[in-house]
Amino acid sequence: MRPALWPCYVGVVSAAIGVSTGQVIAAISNPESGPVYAVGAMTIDATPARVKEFAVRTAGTFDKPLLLAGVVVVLAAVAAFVGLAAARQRWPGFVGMAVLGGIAVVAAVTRPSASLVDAVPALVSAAVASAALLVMLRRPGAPPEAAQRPRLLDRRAFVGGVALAVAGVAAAGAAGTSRVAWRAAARSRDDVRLPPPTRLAPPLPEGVEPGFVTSNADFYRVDTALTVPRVDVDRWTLTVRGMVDRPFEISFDELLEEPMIEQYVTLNCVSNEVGGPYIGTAKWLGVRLADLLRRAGVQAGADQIVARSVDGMTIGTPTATVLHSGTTRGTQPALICVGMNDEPLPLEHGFPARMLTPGVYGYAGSCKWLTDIELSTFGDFDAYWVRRGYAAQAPVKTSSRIDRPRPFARVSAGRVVVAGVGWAQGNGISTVEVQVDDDAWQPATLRPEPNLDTWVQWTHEWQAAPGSHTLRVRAVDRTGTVQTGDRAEPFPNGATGWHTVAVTVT
Ligand SMILES: Nc1nc2c(c(=O)[nH]1)N[C@H]1C(S)=C(S)[C@@H](COP(=O)(O)O)O[C@H]1N2
Ligand SMILES: [Mo]
Repeated sequence: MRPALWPCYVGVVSAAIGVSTGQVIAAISNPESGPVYAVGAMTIDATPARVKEFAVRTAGTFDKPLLLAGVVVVLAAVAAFVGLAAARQRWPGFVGMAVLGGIAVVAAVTRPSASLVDAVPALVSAAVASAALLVMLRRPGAPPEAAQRPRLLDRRAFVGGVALAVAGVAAAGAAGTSRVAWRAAARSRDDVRLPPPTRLAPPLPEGVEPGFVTSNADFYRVDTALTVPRVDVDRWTLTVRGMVDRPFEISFDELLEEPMIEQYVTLNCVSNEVGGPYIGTAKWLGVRLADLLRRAGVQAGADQIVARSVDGMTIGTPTATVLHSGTTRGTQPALICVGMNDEPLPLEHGFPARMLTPGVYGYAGSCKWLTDIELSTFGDFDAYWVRRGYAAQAPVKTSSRIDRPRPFARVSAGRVVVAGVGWAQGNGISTVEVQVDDDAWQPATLRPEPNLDTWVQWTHEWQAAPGSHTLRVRAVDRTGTVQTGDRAEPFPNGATGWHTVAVTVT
């Protein structure tokens, strides 16, 4: 290693000591105020929607760890420069650490649920990093030990600093994964006893196959939250306000006393590509949102319900969709959900309460970690994803997916069962059709559908001849509309096209 580069290492080690100190403090006070998390979260909000889409699609659930790694790499690079700048004179180093700390302070205090104390971890980080820099770099003016080469480094202090940095990063990692504060919410989730439903979901009809209900563990997760919001149920309230005659606030215990509806509903994400995984079906338990709206007295013209989460997400849903949901046979009402598959909502899926609007993509109907409902208009307010170019109104498009065989599978010639799901929320599915190569479309066999807002399972028996084949699927809804084969990407209001799978028959 070139001695001239030593100050770079000192910069990186100082930053590591400082940042890990801040992360440990944040793990105890508020994980979202940790410098790395806060800068990451600010980056997410500033990232253009198309890039975010790309990140979700290519990195899946790894998008967040990747982002955090990116923040760390950039920080390390800048810290190396700061170290170099501080080699001869100390003040550029302090200025550099102060600028880095300042960015983290701004990121932490501008989080939607932030308070001023959230600046503390970043401030401590900057102070500790500056001190470490000072200790490890050799005091200017001190006589060089070996006359031939100027020393830039206090070697002993540097070795100590490296040890401290390693210990700090390990401590920050441990504090982050044990999530001291996160556990507190998990405890309050364990304490929740869900009331029995006032209206039970009808049992799943006979013939519905395993896999119809997605387990909580397997249910896709899509959100902008770098750290899962933790909510203390005892302090949680839901407010209904805005263009209403009688605004009110309700506690979690009061919410649980309302009539509880249980229903199977499919939820999906606008960023799901044709054939993609961001869709699932669960048995939800919750309070009919329309009842709460009626209690508040929605004023004329309030065509948008703006839901806000504890982490500042805004989701706008047409008032009419919510009021009409569940009023025609087979459709299910929009709910304020507290339960998912016979459990309190998992933390990742919005504990203690979330909205769920059947037939509307999640970003426009299903706010997690819900705390506030404001009646407004589409003219007056653009929700989070609408500001980023997505459609303000986003009914789920009729679609279908082949789950078996998997793409590029090798199957043996003869009878092959092709299977999957199709959905046309609100209308229901009348037929699912399968096409092999350029043959005629064949009707698949449908499993029974519990209601019009869930997906439907289908199977199709195929007499497979050896060679390469292409399988295609399309759904037809009960109004007779055939799922379009025109390809559209998820942005700005949902993907279209026929899911196509290539297989080899041997
Ligand atoms: N607070 C909050 N709610 C949110 C989101 C979010 O980022 N923050 N994402 C929405 C999107 S885009 C979808 S598709 C659904 C996903 O819900 P799930 O993670 O429970 O599957 O939540 C919606 N609700
Ligand atoms: Mo979504």
